Amino acid sequence: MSRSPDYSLYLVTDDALAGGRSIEWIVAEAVAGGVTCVQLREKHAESRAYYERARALRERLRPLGIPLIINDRLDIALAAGADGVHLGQGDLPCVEARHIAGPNFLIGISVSTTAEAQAAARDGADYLGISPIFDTPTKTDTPPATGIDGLRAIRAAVSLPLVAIGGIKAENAAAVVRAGADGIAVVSAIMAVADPRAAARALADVVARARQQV
Ligand code: TZP
Ligand code: MG
Repeated sequence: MSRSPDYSLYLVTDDALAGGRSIEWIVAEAVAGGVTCVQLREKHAESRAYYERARALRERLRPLGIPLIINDRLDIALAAGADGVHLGQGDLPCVEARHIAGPNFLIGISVSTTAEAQAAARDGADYLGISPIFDTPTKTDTPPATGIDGLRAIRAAVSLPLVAIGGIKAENAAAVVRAGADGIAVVSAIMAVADPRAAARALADVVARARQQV
């Protein structure tokens, strides 16, 4: 992917919230509703299963022009032909990932402070996940929430695309975009609802409207 992807509505998968429905089906519905980027996030799968799921999603998403990013595992991202990898502060360092993956592979880094954001920018990240913006039951082993003010401070400190994650719903998404996020990333607001297509459509609509106010 040579130009910057559209991060406006970024779906992060979570099998545990899918209620027995397939990830592939939820992703397809969400993309039909307006999701612009997908991160496959498998916390318990064995490597082979992670790889096979990544491959299957890649086959589905590539013809639609939707980037696929793999959480934590650069090896799986590269082997599956994904567009990028998303790394946290405890994962492989960004510099090493860039060294292995080369210049044309997307690397997203989770940050929660301006110092981490500036370091990731120096280290060659393509985008930053501001994480978490709000406390969320979906992931509790996080640094303290940045809040809208923390997001604003990071926006002022770096020029990379910013994707906000953590507790984002249709009700608070506009404030996040107005504070400078290029996109919102959600798990439960799409993965855990009965109609992922409608949920994605509603979120995409909020983001598009909020953009006009920035
Ligand atoms: N990273 C930081 S918060 C989070 C992740 C993966 C979970 C966000 O989930 P939700 O349900 O959108 O609050
Ligand atoms: Mg990680």
